[in-house]
Amino acid sequence: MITTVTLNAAIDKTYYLPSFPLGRVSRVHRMYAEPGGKGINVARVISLLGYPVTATGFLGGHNGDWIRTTLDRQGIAHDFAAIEGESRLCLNMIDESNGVSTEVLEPGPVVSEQAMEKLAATVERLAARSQIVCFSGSLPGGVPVSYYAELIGIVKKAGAIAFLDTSGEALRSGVKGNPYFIKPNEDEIVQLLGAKFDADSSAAKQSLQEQLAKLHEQGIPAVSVSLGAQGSLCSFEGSVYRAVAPRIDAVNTVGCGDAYVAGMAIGTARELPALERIAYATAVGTANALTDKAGYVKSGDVQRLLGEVAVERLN
Ligand code: TA6
Repeated sequence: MITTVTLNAAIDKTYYLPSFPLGRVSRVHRMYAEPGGKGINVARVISLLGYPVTATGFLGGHNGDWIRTTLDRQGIAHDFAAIEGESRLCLNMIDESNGVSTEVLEPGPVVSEQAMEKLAATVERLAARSQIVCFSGSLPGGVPVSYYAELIGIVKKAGAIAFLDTSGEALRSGVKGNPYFIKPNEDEIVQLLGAKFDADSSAAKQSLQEQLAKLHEQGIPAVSVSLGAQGSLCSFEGSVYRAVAPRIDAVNTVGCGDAYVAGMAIGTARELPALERIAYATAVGTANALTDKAGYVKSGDVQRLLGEVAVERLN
């Protein structure tokens, strides 16, 4: 089983608009509401691909109740810690005249120390029967940046593998827990390593490989650096790969990173070789862009795209 942890869960509202001019009144002509937040998106994709998964984290208020009820309806097992505040809304406006997607993300509620202690106990219990525990997304109010490293320590002590997909100070502090896998983007890897790189130049590629080796020496065996449309650069215990996704007509790219994490978690749980894990994660992440909601893939798309993904070993 895989467990996902969403500390800052959300109701994701996706609005499709004929156009989205600032300062004007725009009327939505197609809209979706889904349980969201990165970890819940990861859990839904894992569930859609047929692997056992349980979602946990914090849920509060009427929004939290709606998320629980909807996860039940979607057949996704969950075990969330209740909090006083109201789980947030995250909005994604898609301007259909130009395909531009604009996200507006609320900060989330304030979480108490008691709720954090309760969730730590839940994570320990679930980690004991999980192969992998994925921590994804931002931190809500009241949660110290050290909390991810604390939870990662609990997961590793329980004998499970920890994934961490977050950004900013939460990532810089979370890596102190030495998770097995992280998925920073180009800006985040620069913040982590303090080194700029141009993924294309061969010299920079060499220096990036050396830089990624430092993360392995620190105790983080697997790193995927998202290069956006250029694909990703992955280093698994020093073996470095470049993955390029096939070109597609994207419908909605929000949630592609979450779907990538879901694919990587399934590949890791199935103990696939590194190259196959990377190819599968890339196909799952790309398949997410073919659906109109974040955190949704069709297994048929994944299988077709898997044959079109290019992964090469660089060293
Ligand atoms: O990655 C997409 C997404 O999960 C959206 O669905 C929205 O929930 C947002 O990210 C939340 O991001 P955050 O970093 O605040 O957890």
